[in-house]
This record gives sequence, structure tokens and C-alpha cells, in this order.
Amino acid sequence: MARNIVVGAAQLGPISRLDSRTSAVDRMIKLMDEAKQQGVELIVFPELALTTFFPRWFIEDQVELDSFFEREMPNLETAPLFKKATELSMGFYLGFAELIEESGKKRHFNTSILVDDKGSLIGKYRKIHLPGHFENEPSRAFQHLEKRYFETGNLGFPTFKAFGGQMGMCLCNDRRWPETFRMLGLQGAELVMLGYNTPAHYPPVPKHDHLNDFHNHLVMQAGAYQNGTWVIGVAKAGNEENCDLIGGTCIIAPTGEIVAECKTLGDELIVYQCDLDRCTEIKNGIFDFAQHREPENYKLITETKGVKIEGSD
Ligand code: CDT
Repeated sequence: MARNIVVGAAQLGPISRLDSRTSAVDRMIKLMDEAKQQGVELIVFPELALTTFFPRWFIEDQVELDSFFEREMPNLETAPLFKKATELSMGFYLGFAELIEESGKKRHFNTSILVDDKGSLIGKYRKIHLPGHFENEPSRAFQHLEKRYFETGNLGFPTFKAFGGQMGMCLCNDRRWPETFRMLGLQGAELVMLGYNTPAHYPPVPKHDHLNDFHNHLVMQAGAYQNGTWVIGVAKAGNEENCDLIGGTCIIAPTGEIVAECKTLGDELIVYQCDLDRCTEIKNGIFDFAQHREPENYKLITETKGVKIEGSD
């Protein structure tokens, strides 16, 4: 038996600070057209796919900062994406900066949405693991101010019944945390989509720079295998405003194997027919949660944030 879905991972090359949303959307539409020719039913775009990765700058002017955020989705500039999805009968995952107003207060999130093949919203995720720092750190080659610019996501880690299976989403740094994949795995996720912007240089520990591509695949492959799910990891890649972003966009099978991978650091599409039934090879075997998990012994995971050493304060 097979429950196949043809998935496209649509890596984007750099987006500069002055590039318009319309130019980013045009590039995505071009990739959707290419994807259609290869039978793609669901296409996955990167994190913050409409603009440059603005947390690399300390921006004090709130009006300027807010200009990187979307106040509604779809809006004038992104409507063509939704229209294209309908035209091509193709679902999509998209990452963007979201600004909402609640009780007269502005709230900022790093968000992804899942849209169906008729251009209708299926679900939303707001990034929970926000990396980087809060204060300006001018000694760094570039900033990573996600902790300053975004609130921690308030939607948990939802999954959605769609495209013939159980779909999950997360964003970039989330992939480094096993809790993310486990939360999705415990809800039966069969395909997890995630977009990322990952600098090739990590200012706090530059001696790890050569490991960045390795760590990217390591965590996504582990998340796929340990939860018996397909993982679609999609980069915004290349030299963006003098900051090198890794590529490595890939499609990972529930066995943890990379079955398709981008070769460039530019706009590039890879396609794979994912059989969601292959998840059972892992979910009903080595990682049959109901049979083998021991949650009584995992209490520390939710009771503590940091390390707790028995006997010390
Ligand atoms: N966008 C994002 O979450 N990037 C981080 C960069 C490393 S931490 C400063 C990541 O985990 O890839």
C-alpha cells in the first residue's frame, strides 16, 4: 500500500534588503511552475521567505522594523502565491514575519502557514525556539536578534490532517531541539516541513563553522528517524547582504536517509514522491511509542528548563 504525495523543496537564494516582496513572490511562482511540471502537490518554501533575514541588523526604528512584517496573509503582495496555488492545485508552506494586534498591543511572531491546493489556510505555526540574543552586540560580524524581534510562539506544535496524512511544521532553530520533533511525533506527524536561514559563520563559536552543514542534516535526519516521519528542510541560502547562509535543502525519509538534496546556493527545486505509509516502518517497529516509551521517567524534560544536577542548588 502507498499513500504518495509529491513534495517539492523550493530553496531560495539570497534576498537583499532592498528587494521587494513582489520580486520574492515572483521567484517563488517561477519555482511553482517548474514544480508543476514535475507533478508536485505540495511545495515548501524557507523561513522568512518574503524578505531578507532582517534579525541580522540592530534596528531601533520600530516603523522600519515593522516594515519587514506582514499584517495580513494573504495581502496585496502575497495574493499571487495563493492564486497560483489554486491555478496549479498545489499546496504550500511559507515562512514570514507576522505582526498582529491584540487588545491594542502589537505582537510579532516568526510564523509559517500551510495552505491547501485551493489556496485556503490549513494551519499556522509560530516559532517557539528563538535563537540569538536580545541586546545589540556590535562586536559580532552580524547580529542574530530573533530574541528581540519576536515573541515565543503561542500556538504550541500543532499537526494538521491534510494532503492524505498528518502534517507538522516548525522553523529553523526548532529543528535542533528533539522536543520539537517529539511533540510532532507524538501527534502522529508523517511529514514535517521546516524552513531555515542558517548563517555559515557562528560568531560565538567560530571553530564550529565547518560543522554547520553537518549539524543541519544531523538534527533533521535524527528527527525524521526517531519519529518515523518525512522531513522537508528548506534553506534560504547564499550570500545575503554579506552574510553567507548555508544551503543543504533536502528531503529526508522516515528512515533518516536523505533522498534528495539541493546542489547550489541559489533558487533551486528538488522533488520527491513521499510515501506516507513508509512512516509505519519506523512507527510500528523500533519507535513504537505506545509500546516502548517510558514517560514516567522523562518528567525532568517538562519540569526543568536548564540543567539540574542532583545535590547542587
Ligand atoms: N533562523 C534561525 O533560527 N537560525 C539559527 C541560527 C543559529 S543560532 C544564532 C539556526 O538554528 O539555524
